[in-house]
Amino acid sequence: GRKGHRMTWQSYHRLADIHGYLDYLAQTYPQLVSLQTIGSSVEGRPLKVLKISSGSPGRPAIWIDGGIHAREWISPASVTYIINELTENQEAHGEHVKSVDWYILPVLNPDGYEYSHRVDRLWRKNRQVSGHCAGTDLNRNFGYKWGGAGSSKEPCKEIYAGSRPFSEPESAAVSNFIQSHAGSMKAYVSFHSYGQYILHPWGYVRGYPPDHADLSRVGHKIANAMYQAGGASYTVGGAAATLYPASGGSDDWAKGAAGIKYSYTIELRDRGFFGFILPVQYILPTAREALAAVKTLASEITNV
Ligand code: ING
Ligand code: ZN
Repeated sequence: GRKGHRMTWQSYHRLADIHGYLDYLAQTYPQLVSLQTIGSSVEGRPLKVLKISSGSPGRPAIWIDGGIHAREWISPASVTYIINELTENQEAHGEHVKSVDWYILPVLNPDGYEYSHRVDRLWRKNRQVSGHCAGTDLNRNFGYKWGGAGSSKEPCKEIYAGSRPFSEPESAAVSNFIQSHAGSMKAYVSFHSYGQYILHPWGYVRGYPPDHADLSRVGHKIANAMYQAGGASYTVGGAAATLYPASGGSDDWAKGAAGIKYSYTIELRDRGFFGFILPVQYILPTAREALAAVKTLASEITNV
């Protein structure tokens, strides 16, 4: 089309549109944007990470992922909106946004995402085949306190943790990439839906890391910014204490194993009326909230 890509925030897009949009940005803004394939999914789809960086190396970095769970379509929609604002509308977002290196993976589970479009709208897991069932829950497959409470060893269950920590190429690729940038990565954010929660570790147990006061303080700052941006209220708390215990989650791994101080899972809209099937008119207000969340983190880690 005229713009060089097919992405909008008026509908939910297939993977080809999302990846085409990332390719377009890398071509259009070569000074600002670069695109790296950090691995492949079970079915061979690329895991594409967009880096947005306007400066020299050595800056603090923020990791953002979306689409760990296939059916949570508002997550890739919101993450691509964040990308759009940080590239095509960067002037609107202040110095702290430019002082950060952003690493953004909009669709961490591309096989599941496509399956949820083509076959089963409520599919959650990846598409790994294990015996007579398919799918590992990628948010139970990370290698910190793997296999504990709130996960399952049964391949047919929605919370199947996989055969071992990082048995899945999608979670392994994210782990390897983040580990290779461990020194600079100051914040980790994973967007899910639904429920309107800002969750911080721990998920594996109803307890908190030693610097819980910082995670909570910044979590409440994020909640305030999201409310100002889009009008929805978000509840802040530890994942297990607030929602339910879940072991092998990505944010626990980012905090407990990768040593990233500010690690959050944000459950976007809504609170359950539409649930995973969030109508398209809510994409923009929800995406504005997601953008406000990561801008708050950027200003926190750069002290601007
Ligand atoms: N919820 C998350 C899940 O993976 C969660 C909740 C977040 C658990 C962080 C553990 C850690 O079950 C959704 N909607 O996926
Ligand atoms: Zn989820």
